[in-house]
Formats: sequence, C-alpha cells, structure tokens
Amino acid sequence: MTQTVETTCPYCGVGCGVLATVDADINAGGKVSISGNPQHPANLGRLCSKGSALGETVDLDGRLLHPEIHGERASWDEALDHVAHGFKQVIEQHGPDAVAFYVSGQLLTEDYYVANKLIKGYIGTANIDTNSRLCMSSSVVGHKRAFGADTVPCSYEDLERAKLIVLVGSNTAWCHPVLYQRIVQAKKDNPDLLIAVIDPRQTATCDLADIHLPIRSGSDATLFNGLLAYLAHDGEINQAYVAQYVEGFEQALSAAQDSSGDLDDVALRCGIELDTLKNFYRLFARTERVITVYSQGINQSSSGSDKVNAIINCHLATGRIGRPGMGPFSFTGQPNAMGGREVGGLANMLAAHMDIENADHRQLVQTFWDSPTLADKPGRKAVDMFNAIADGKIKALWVMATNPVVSMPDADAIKAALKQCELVVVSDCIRNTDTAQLAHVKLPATGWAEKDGTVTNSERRISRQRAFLPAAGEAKGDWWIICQVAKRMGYNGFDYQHPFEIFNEHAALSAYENEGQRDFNIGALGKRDLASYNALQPIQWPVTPERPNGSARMFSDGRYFTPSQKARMLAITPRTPVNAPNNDFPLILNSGRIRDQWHTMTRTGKAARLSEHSPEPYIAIHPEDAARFRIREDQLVSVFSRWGEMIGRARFDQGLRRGDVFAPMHWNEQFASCGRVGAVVNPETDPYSGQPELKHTPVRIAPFDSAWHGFILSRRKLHLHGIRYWARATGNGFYRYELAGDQKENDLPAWVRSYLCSSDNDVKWVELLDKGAHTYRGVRMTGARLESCIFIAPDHALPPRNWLASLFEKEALTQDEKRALLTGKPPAGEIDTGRIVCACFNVGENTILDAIDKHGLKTADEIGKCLNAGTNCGSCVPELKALLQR
Ligand SMILES: Nc1nc2c(c(=O)[nH]1)N[C@H]1C(S)=C(S)[C@@H](COP(=O)(O)OP(=O)(O)OC[C@H]3O[C@@H](n4cnc5c(=O)[nH]c(N)nc54)[C@H](O)[C@@H]3O)O[C@H]1N2
Ligand SMILES: Nc1nc2c(c(=O)[nH]1)N[C@H]1C(S)=C(S)[C@@H](COP(=O)(O)OP(=O)(O)OC[C@H]3O[C@@H](n4cnc5c(=O)[nH]c(N)nc54)[C@H](O)[C@@H]3O)O[C@H]1N2
Ligand code: SF4
Ligand SMILES: [Mo]
Repeated sequence: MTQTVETTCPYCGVGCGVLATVDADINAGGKVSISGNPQHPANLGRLCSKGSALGETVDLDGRLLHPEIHGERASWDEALDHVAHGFKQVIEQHGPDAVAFYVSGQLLTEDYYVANKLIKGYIGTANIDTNSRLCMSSSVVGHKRAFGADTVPCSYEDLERAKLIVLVGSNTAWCHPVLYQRIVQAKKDNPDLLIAVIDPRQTATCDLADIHLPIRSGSDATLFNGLLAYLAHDGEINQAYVAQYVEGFEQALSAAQDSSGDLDDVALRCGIELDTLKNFYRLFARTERVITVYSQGINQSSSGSDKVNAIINCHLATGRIGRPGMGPFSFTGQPNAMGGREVGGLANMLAAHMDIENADHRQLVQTFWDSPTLADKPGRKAVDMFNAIADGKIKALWVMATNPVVSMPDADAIKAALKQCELVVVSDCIRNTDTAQLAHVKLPATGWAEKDGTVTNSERRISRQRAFLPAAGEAKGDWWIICQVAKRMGYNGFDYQHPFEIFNEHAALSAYENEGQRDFNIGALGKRDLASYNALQPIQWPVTPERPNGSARMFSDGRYFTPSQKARMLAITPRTPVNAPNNDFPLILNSGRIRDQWHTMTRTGKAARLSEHSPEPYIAIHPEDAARFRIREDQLVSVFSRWGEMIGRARFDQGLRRGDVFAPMHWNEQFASCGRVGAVVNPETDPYSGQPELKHTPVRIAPFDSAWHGFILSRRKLHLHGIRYWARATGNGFYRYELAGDQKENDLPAWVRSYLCSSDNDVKWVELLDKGAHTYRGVRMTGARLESCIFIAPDHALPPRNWLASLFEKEALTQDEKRALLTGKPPAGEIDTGRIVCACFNVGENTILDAIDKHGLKTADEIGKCLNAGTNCGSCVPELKALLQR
C-alpha cells in the first residue's frame, strides 16, 4: 500500500516541508520517494540537494540497532538500568554538578524538553549544553541584550518584500539553499532588489551579489560600527523611533564613532577598498526596506555577541525592524535550533525562554513542574563542560544527537577527555561515530523517518515531523529513552505515553503566568489529543488567544521584552580575534560547510550523489599563498596549528583573501584517516556566549610528504587502518577510497591483498606491476562483474575515476570494457561524463561542457533546459556559470 506522509526535512533551519512516500513494506524492498511539499510555507515545494536525497539515507547500513554496554549487545532493561544506576551513583558520591548532558539542535522539541526537565528540575544541575552553543549562542546573547528576549523578528516573506538583503557571514547558497532560491526568485520578480554579501571568501552566494565586501576575518563589528557612525553623519537616524522605542542610543553611537574613525580607517581595518565600503554604506543608508541576514561568520567568533549587537544597532537606529521587508535576521543552522532555545536547552537558560538567574522564573518553573528541585545557577557551557570532564569534575556524560569528537574545537582534547571519563553514554542512530566509539553505553535512537514530534525553523515556525517508517531494530525515540532513565532514577513526572503529551505540557508552561511579558507563548496550540497533534499545521509562534493564527512579525508595536519595554542599543568596542597569526602559524584557517554534506556525514555520507561533489577532505588556498608554501594544486597537504593537525587535498581558490585558508568541517575518522578540521581549530570562546571561534585559527600549511598515491573502488567497505592517508566516499554500488602513504611498500601485490582479499574463491585477479616504477594496477572480478579495482603510482597522476566508477552499475562488463579496465580509460565509443556538478540530476562536467559546445549554450538557464542541470535546488548554478566562462 502506498502512503504519503507530510513531514519536515531534518537538515537545515529552513525547515522545508517534505512529502515522503513509501511504495511498499520497507523490509520487503519498498522504496521511499521524497518531494517538496507545495503547501509548506517555508519551501512551497522546493527542496535542495540534501533534502531531495533523503530517501537514499534511510537504509539500515551502519545503524545502531540495539543497546550496547561496553561493546556487547544488551537488552533495553539492562542498558537503561546501567545508565540510571551510573548517574545516580555519581550524583550520590559527588553531587549533581558531577554529571552532564550534551545534547543537540537535532533533537525534536519533545525530546529536548524532557532532557532539560530531567537535569534541571530533578537531578538539580544546569549542566546541560548543546551543539547550539557552537551555532546560535552568540545570536541568543545579542537578541537578549537588545530585545530582552531571544526573539527573531522576521519572516521568510520579508526576504521577498525587502529592497536590500545584506548577507553577513552566511553562505546562503550552500547552507540555506531553499531560502537562497527564494531570494533568486525575488530578484527575478523585482530587479530593484539588491544583494550585498559580506564574507572574507568569495562564495557561491556571491553569484547573486550586487556588491561583495571581502572583509578581513573578524572585522564585522568595525564595519557595522562604521555604518552606525555613517548613518548618524548622513542624517539617516530615525529620531522619532529612537526617542520612543530605544535606549542606549547615545552611548552606542559614541562608542561607534570613537572606534571607527573616518571611512578610510574603517576600509583599512576591514581590508577592503574605500569605494566598496562607501557603496555599501550608501546603499544601506538610502534603502528603507533592508534585511540583514547573519549566520556563522558572525556567531562563531570570540566577539560574536558584539558583532550581533553591532548589526542590530543599525536596525534600531533607523527603526528598520518590526515592519515588512526589514529587520535583523539570524538564520538558524539546525532543524530544531529554535526549538532547543524554546525549551531552554542551553546551560544558562530555563524552559520556555525563562532565565535561570531569575528567582521568579525558577519558582514559576518549579511550581509548574512540581519538581523536587531546580538548578539555581547556570551550568557549564560546551567548551567549559569538556574541560571539566578532562579535569575529572564531571564524571558522567550523556551525549545525544551530536558528535563532539568531530565538531568541537580542539577536538583531540575532547577525545582525550571522553577516554578518561568514568561513564559516557551516547544516544545516536549510527553505531560507529567518532564519539560513539568512546561510549560505555550506546543507546539506539530512532532516526528522522521513524520519529514523531515538532521542530521550529528560523522564522519561528513550528512544524510536525511525522514517522513514516517502522523503528530500525530496537531503536526508540529519544524522549522515551530519557523518560525511562528518569523513571529508573526514581523520579515522577515522566509518565508520558506519547510525544503529544509532552508537547501539551511545553505549550502550557509557555503560557503559564504569561501576561505578555514573555515572548515565547504557544498556549493556544496546546491541549491536543493525538489526532489534533497529528493534524497540526505549520504555524509561527507566538500563538495566543489574541493571535490564534500565529505571528509573522515581532515588535510591530515597538514594545520589547526589557523592563522598560524599550529596545537596547549597545556600546560596542570591536575586538580582533584572540589568536592572531604569527611567524610559526602565519595563515588564518576558516572552516565551514560544503553544499552536499551535512555536518559529520552520518547521513549525507551515505548518498552517492551527495558524495561526488567533494569526495575528499580539502583545504582551499589562494594560488599565491600556495606558491609561497610550495603547494601544487590537488596535492595533499598537512595543516598544523598549536592544537593539532589535519590532511586534505589542496584546492586553489582565487576567491580567498591572501593569508586565509578554508577547510570543510565534515570529515571525520569514519570517512578519512586525518580529515578532522576540529583537531586543528582553537578553543577560544566569546566571553558572553561561550561560542567558540571556529572561523579563525592561526595555522601553518605544508605539502604532505607522500611516497605513493592510489585509489580503490570497491563494492565492499574496507578497513584501511595503517595507511597514512585515506578518504572514503560513497558511489553508486561502490565505495571510493583515495590513498597516499609516506613509505613505499616492498611487496605491493601482497600488501594490496591484505586489504582487498575476502574469502571469496570465485574472485579472479588481474594485475599489472612495475616494481621499479612503484606502479600497480589490479582488478578483481566475479565472472563478468567488477568487484574492485586498485591503482597505485608514485604521484597523483592516476586515471580519472568516473568511467571506472560507472562500471559498478553494470552486472556484466563487455569484452572491450574488461580489456580497457587496467588502462582506466573507456574503450573507443564510450564517454566519460566527468565529475558530477549537478547532484540533483547527476549531471557530469564533461556532459555539460559537451552540451555547451554542441548546442552553443550561453546561459545557465539554457543548460537547465537542455540537461535539467541546475533546475531543482539551483545550488550548482554558480558552477554552471563558471563552466560557461571556460
Ligand atoms: N550543506 C549544508 N548546509 C547546512 C549545514 C551543513 O552541514 N551542510 N549545517 C547547518 C548549520 S547547523 C548551520 S549553523 C548553518 C551555517 O550556515 P553558514 O553560516 O552560512 O555556513 P558556514 O559555512 O559555517 O559559514 C558561513 C560563512 O562565514 C564566512 N566567514 C568566516 N569568517 C567570517 C568573518 O569574520 N566575517 C564574516 N562576515 N564572514 C565570515 C565563511 O567564509 C563562510 O562562507 O548551515 C546549515 N546548513
Ligand atoms: N570547525 C568547525 N566546527 C564546527 C562548525 C564549523 O563551522 N566549523 N560548526 C558547528 C555547528 S554550527 C554545529 S551545529 C555543529 C554540528 O555538529 P554535530 O552536532 O556534532 O554534527 P552532526 O553530524 O549533525 O551530529 C549529529 C549526530 O546525531 C545523530 N542523530 C541524527 N538524528 C538523531 C536523532 O534523532 N536522535 C539521536 N539520538 N541522534 C541522532 C547523527 O547520526 C550524528 O551522529 O558543528 C559545529 N562545529
Ligand atoms: S533547504 Fe535543503 S536542507 Fe534545508 S530544510 Fe530545505 S531541503 Fe532540507
Ligand atoms: Mo549549526
């Protein structure tokens, strides 16, 4: 029976509505097909490459299917008792502050709510922090300082109603692709809409930009302070708005004037041309409807909170907030970054946007929960939490839905801390992650397709995530696991039968004694039964009896949540990043995302079409810097910092500032031998938010000293321990391994067999060895079917992988193909489609170049009409344009 379920994408904070259709029993070969939900207001039917490929990531490969204690399979009873007992024991001996939860913006609101309730209201410590600390915490501080509450003022539709969109530290094209597509469309519909991008790198997002400010890393507060001074000088301050609704204007302005000097000074300190700066300031000054979107280029900084307030200051001073098409707009990263903030999942927050340091709030929450205790001081923030684990102050840790051994800064120290922690519990869907490998207890959580609950996206819109597959193995919902442990620790208050009961409680708490003094209120959404919970339609909070259909925009009445009800402008003094480049570490390492991978790749890494775009960890470097450090394009390089090392392939990028390098955050020990950029990244944090400076680490870079290079394409997953450099990518029907070693192997054929041999007797080897030249080519076949192939050479000049890769889709090779195998090149008459450019429709570079040539194509639109490339998510359009240039 075919059924279609309306659910929400589990990746980014855009929160797209997804239609998932299962055509038959999944265990009997049924397939999942995915499409965008045309009714969902976030995406109106669009999906990006990651969302479109969701159906390819729901298989059971690699899943954690049953609980484990010390690596052995255990029953749920045993595992839950073990966790409850372990935590209780630590608490009895060392007090509640000796335990901690480290959770995630990828939990559903209901999971998050009970985790927070358990630790703050029952265990009695606020030692719960989340990966949102690495993501949104500077924005939270900025909002609370300016508005008195963590409120996002805008809606997505404001993007369509703006005249100027400023994208600061946001690679929207790759990280919020559907919003990027909405902006592309808005610009088509309204050619007056202008786009400014502020990013040290020239990113794919710049493709849409009318103006790009490639500012020096970390100089945003100088830029926006300069803007505030310019607005005042030019008479663009909205005096009436400021007088009535804002406090702190004079102090903020004089701090801005004192710190910025004249325009030449600002341009110099930001490292950009004076004309570019003036153009931007003029544009901002003369456009009433301006939205400033910001993301990790702002937040992940040792001055992230101040950068946020420097931006908000400019909107408050001009009164450009609370009206259509304008406002400061923090794009959230994870699908439920907002939900986590709503339930108070950060160490310094309380449930329902209340404050842990406010005694009235604590009283209110404890009364509502009827709980035995309530943590009365903030807990440890992420970096501090892992330091306390290393120091032995925290002895039991429960990690849920996050992978800190990869994603935390100074990640080798995180690994070391976990190794000596008394009790590490990990709830995950995947059995082997870099973090799960260090767990004493592993608890199998249901994955996206299997779980029910709600998430909140960047525009405060709450959507249902609905299960459409049965739980994998013995996996259980995170809320269930948490409540079971709570009960076994002897706590009442966790007797829920279904997530809708938790949702009702969460909604009721948000409205409890809330006469409008707290922004987060969804009281009118509560009191649901299962049927009405299942029927819940996407809606933007607050949802109250006065606003039963939700709220698109906040602060329209000029009333804020501060004691005076006025918004606050803050006096900002720009600071430079704490760790500056020096002689030993002369370059600045910036890190972030690529188009087709999601974080630590546990899901996107399974999809072939998401892996082709970037099959290896890489380091992007400006060609002039590369020359300075004797690095050739495509060569393997090591990146060193005071904290650690990584290896990746050098990619030349003219769009980088001299002195900056960039590495993606995604690779980890499951996908590469030495690709964790987190090991290199410094653990400096913002003093107010505790958010780490993930975008700025002084590093040194050097060619990786390799004695040989190689690659393997194999139907089976391999274990390549002992090889200095390897990186795995998923292909269609095979895995691709790129290899390099620092020492020559004496007996290549024997060495190859040690990795590739299975006990399979039907397998035939064909090989070609040149001992003197240290080259080897080998192919394994079962009958006419290709099992694996391996190519080794002293340098990286190996045959292209694409044609060989295409052979794994065939059940039998032709004689010509078999003969051509060891050359690595297609026989006459067959073509090589080349590197995949469009992941949605699987269109290769050679196919595109060919079509451009043959049909005289001139625009990306024409390529789309001819090959479909670029017509779904649109993320590859900048690349299509680059190919047209060629
Ligand atoms: N494809 C994909 N999309 C994702 C994710 C993913 O893993 N993959 N993750 C999601 C999550 S959780 C998040 S938080 C978002 C993040 O979304 P983004 O913030 O857009 O992504 P990043 O690549 O981390 O960083 C954005 C940009 O900040 C720039 N930057 C670095 N330093 C500075 C600076 O000093 N000033 C300025 N102005 N810019 C700077 C970087 O060059 C980079 O281009 O993406 C979400 N979407
Ligand atoms: N260098 C550098 N580091 C960074 C960043 C950067 O820009 N540069 N960005 C930071 C940011 S913004 C973020 S958000 C973090 C993200 O970093 P992480 O949160 O560490 O990355 P994920 O891979 O998303 O980890 C989620 C884990 O949860 C599992 N999972 C998925 N769904 C569920 C579920 O429903 N239940 C349970 N229990 N588990 C589940 C997945 O299998 C995976 O192991 O990385 C941060 N680290
Ligand atoms: S933009 Fe892509 S990743 Fe983000 S929610 Fe939509 S489909 Fe998912
Ligand atoms: Mo994030």
